[in-house]
Amino acid sequence: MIGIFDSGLGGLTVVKEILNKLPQYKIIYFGDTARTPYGTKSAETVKRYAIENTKFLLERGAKIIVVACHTVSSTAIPVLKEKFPNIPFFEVVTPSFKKALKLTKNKKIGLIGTRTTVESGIYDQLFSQADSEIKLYSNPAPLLVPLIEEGWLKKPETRKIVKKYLIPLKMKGIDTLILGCTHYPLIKKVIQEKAGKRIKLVDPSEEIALEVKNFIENTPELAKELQENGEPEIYVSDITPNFEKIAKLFLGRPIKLKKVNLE
Ligand code: DGN
Repeated sequence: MIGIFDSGLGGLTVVKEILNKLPQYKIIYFGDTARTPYGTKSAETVKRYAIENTKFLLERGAKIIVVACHTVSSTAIPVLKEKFPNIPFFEVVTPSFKKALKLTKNKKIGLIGTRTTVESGIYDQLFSQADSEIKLYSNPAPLLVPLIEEGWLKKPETRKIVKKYLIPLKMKGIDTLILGCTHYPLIKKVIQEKAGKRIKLVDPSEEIALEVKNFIENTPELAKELQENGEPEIYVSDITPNFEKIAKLFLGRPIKLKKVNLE
């Protein structure tokens, strides 16, 4: 099984993309809905949660781990690789960094994400190592997660807030924008509209799905081990009727959530 986890249900945007590209493999997902959001927690806490979530998926038969959460991808990958040295890990930061590097013409790149993601400095590090001429302009966009979870995808209030978050980045003349949070693909159209046609968007859910696909296709032993059809198993650490609604919004179809207790 392909194991995927996120701080909550936003990672289902990654599940959706992986299902599109790799429908022949079974997915096991864990959304830490009891402890979400991670985007406002300290890096130490996020690392501890990431280890627990990984253990849960491995115990249930996951052979590879996809970290769908940007906050975890920005802070906890070294510790996960150290704790689980034999497990292939995929995260959302590197593939979106690579895509942005390919897309930019004027070397001015924008990033929006949670505060923890932006403050982690991971993208700044990657871009400055790759090309010292690249300028990365970041803006934390913390209000977008709750708006999206409320289903306010096209409301005027959401449009206004998106516009406000993008103004400082547009003023810097960016030509590429990384959507650095699981939730943002749901309002991609609004973001594109407010960014303007000139700015190219990087959707990390698409990029990570491509990365996982390439890896599996080039690792035949793993492909054999993973081959298993069936509905994705979606586990959460807390469940409410609203979570069921949000899950449907992110996955694009109804899905049964199963509650587990990690403690
Ligand atoms: N999944 C988180 C991320 O991609 O950063 C967003 C939700 C949250 O924890 N605030």
